[in-house]
Amino acid sequence: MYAALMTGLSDAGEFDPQRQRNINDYVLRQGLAGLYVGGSSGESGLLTVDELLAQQEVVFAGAASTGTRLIAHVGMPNLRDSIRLARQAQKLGYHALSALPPHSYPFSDEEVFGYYQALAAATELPLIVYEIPLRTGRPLPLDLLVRLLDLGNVVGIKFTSTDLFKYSLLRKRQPDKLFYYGFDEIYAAAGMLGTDGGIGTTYNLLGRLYVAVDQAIRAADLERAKTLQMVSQDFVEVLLETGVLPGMKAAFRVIGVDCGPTRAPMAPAVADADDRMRAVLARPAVK
Ligand code: NAY
Repeated sequence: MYAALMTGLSDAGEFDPQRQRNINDYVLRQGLAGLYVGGSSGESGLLTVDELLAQQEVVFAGAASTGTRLIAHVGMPNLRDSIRLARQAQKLGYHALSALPPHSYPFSDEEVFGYYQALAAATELPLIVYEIPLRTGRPLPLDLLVRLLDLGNVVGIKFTSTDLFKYSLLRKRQPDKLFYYGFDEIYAAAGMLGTDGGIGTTYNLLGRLYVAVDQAIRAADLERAKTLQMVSQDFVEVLLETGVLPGMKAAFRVIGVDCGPTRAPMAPAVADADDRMRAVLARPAVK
């Protein structure tokens, strides 16, 4: 189970290495297998490549000696930036890469395929494809996903879509690949169909909860999995009111982790995000 790591920013919205370390220190105590660095939860779509390179270094320096697995997300709208991020991740000692499909323009299936082919060949690191229609604007066709998972160095997929039928079909067609599920609030539902793990935003705060959900599924204790998943759902329900990342940062403030704001234009959807987070975190089940 991996936290899709958040990014520490200064009050003025600059990448802030100390605030990044504050976040890392908290997340590293959650008992998770690793960190997914520079993904959607890290506001990567709002950061510059230089900031993402700096973040890779800061996170590696703090986590390398802890035995934590590190996946660098390097998916940028253009291949050159993605390769630059991938090569630095390899040089630093990251364990794997992951990438959103090229986005910002309506790229064809062949352009998407060409992007992953070149990225997979650019380093020796294992690569995890990323299906997230919410960010890219379109689901990738099943046949394209099957072909992508056949590429050399591609070891699996982070599947962040509610289309669980497509998820099962893909697992059936690619039984030897790794499947990480990306919607925290329905992780147990995907777990019923078989996962190798999860990667999510709310794991930053509630990592132990998701480790327990995963263990319950693996132990076929469905009642326990359901009960624990409901705790996640209660939290995510409030998060959707506040805005996911602004709400997560509000939650971190509430528990005393100084992480800064989200980068403009991303902003809380409500004026009382901190209060709403304080209230949900005070409920006995959410710890
Ligand atoms: C990442 O950083 O790439 C992700 O965290 C993706 C997974 C998240 N999905 C989105 C669309 O942001 O963790 C989920 C999501 O925040 C959570 O399930 C709440 O909906």
